[in-house]
Amino acid sequence: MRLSRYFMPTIKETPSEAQIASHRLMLRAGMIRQSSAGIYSWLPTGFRVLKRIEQIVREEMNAAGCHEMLMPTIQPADLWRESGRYDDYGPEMLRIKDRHDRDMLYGPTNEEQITEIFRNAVKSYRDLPRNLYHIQWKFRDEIRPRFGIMRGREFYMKDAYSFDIDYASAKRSYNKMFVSYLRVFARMGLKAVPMAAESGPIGGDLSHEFVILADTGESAVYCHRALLERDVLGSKIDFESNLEPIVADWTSHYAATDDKHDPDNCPVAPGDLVTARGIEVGHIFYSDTKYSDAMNCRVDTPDGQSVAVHSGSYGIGVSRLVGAIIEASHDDDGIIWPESVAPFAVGLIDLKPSDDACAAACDDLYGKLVAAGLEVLHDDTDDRAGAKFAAMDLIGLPWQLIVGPRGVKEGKVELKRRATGEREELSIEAAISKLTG
Ligand code: 5CA
Repeated sequence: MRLSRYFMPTIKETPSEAQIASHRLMLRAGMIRQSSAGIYSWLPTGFRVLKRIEQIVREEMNAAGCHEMLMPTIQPADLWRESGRYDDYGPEMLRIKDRHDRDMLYGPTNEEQITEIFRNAVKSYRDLPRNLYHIQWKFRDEIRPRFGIMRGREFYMKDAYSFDIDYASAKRSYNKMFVSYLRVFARMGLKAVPMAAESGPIGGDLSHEFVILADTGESAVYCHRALLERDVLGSKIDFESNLEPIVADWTSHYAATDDKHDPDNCPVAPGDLVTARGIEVGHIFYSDTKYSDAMNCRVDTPDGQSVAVHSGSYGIGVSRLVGAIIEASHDDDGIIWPESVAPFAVGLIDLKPSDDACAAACDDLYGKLVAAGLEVLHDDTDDRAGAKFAAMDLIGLPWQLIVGPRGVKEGKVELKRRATGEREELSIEAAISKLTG
C-alpha cells in the first residue's frame, strides 16, 4: 500500500477528549473517528486491525468445534418479552418502532434470537451438543460511554451459544470455551486471566471474566503469579478430550477483581500476589435452563422424556480488544502492535522518493516483500524524514525498513524493530530474508 494513495489521517496534537492512551493513539493514528457519543467509524487502518482480531477469534472458535453464522442487529421485542428481559434490560436497550408500529430493538446480545432458532430446529438429544456463534455489532445505550471504543455504545462482539442435554455436558461445552479463550488472547500477545465473576443479567451460576493486564485498565485486579507464567500456546489442545484438569488447574489459583478482593483474607502469600490493572475482554456464562424454560426450548431424551436444554453464552469484545491491545502495548511514541494483529507487518520508509535509485529500490523491496506474503505500508510521500519516523512510530508497525539514497548506493538499508527500537544496517537481500524468513 502506497501511503501517498492511502487514507490514514494522522494527528500530531493530543486530542483533548481522549483520557486514556488507546483512545488518544487510535485517534492520532487515524484508526477511528467519533460519529456520536460511543459510536465510531473505523478508518482503513483501524478496520484492518479489527478484522485481524476477528479472524483470530474465528479460527479459535472453529478449532473448538463452534459453527459460525450471522444473526441480525435488529430484533423483534416479542422475543425478549418471552424471556422476560424486555423489561429487565432497562434504558440500556435501544428500542425502535418500525413503520407498522411494531416494537423492535437493536440487539445488546442474542440469547433470545438463538434460542428461538434452536427450539424450532432441534427436537432430539441426537442433535446435541451444539455451539453456534456470530460476530456482529451490538448496541448498549451505556450511561457513560467512554475511553473511545473500549466502552462504546455500538461495539463489535463475538457471541457464542452452547446447547447441551444436561449439566455435565454443558460443563464440557463451558470448558471448551474457557480453554479456547486462553488461546485467543495469547495469540494476540495478551496475558488474560480468568476470574470468577457475577453473571449479572445474563443469568446462571457459573461464570468467568477474562481480564487482561494493562497499566491503564479500568479496574484493579489481584492474582497468583502462577497464572501469568503459563505457556498457553505451547501445547496443542484436543478439544474433544477431557479439559476439566486444565480448567481446574487455572481456577485453583487465586484471581479476583477489586470488588471481590479482600486484602485481609487473601489466600496468596504476598510474594506470589500480582497486583495490576485489568480490562475485561471476554466473559463466559453457563445459563442453566434459564432461556430454555422461559422460551420452551426442549428436546426428547433417549428414554422418551422431554427436557429443557442447558445453555451457555460466551462473549468476546472484538472492538474493545483493539483498544485493550494498545493499552497493553504502547510507549510514549505510539502503538507497538503484536505481529498477529498489526495492520501491516512492515513500514517501508523511502527517505527521498524524488531520488530515482531510492524509489526504484523501494519498489523492488515492496514487490519482493508482498510476493512473500507480507503486508507492507510504503511511505512514498514527500514528508520530512523526521515526520515519517514519527508517523511510523505512532502507527506502530512491528518493523520499519528505512531506505535512503546514500545507503542504496552501497546496497544497504536500515531495519528497525518497533518494540525494542533496535536498528541494524543490512544488505537489501539480508533485510528481505530477515523479514520473510
Ligand atoms: N451475552 C453475553 C455473552 S455472549 C454478553 O453479552 N456478555 S458481556 O456483556 O460480558 O459482553 C461480552 C464482552 O463484550 C465483554 O466481556 C466486553 O469485552 C465486551 N463489551 C461489553 N460491553 C461493551 C461496550 N459497551 N463496549 C465495548 N465492549 C463491550
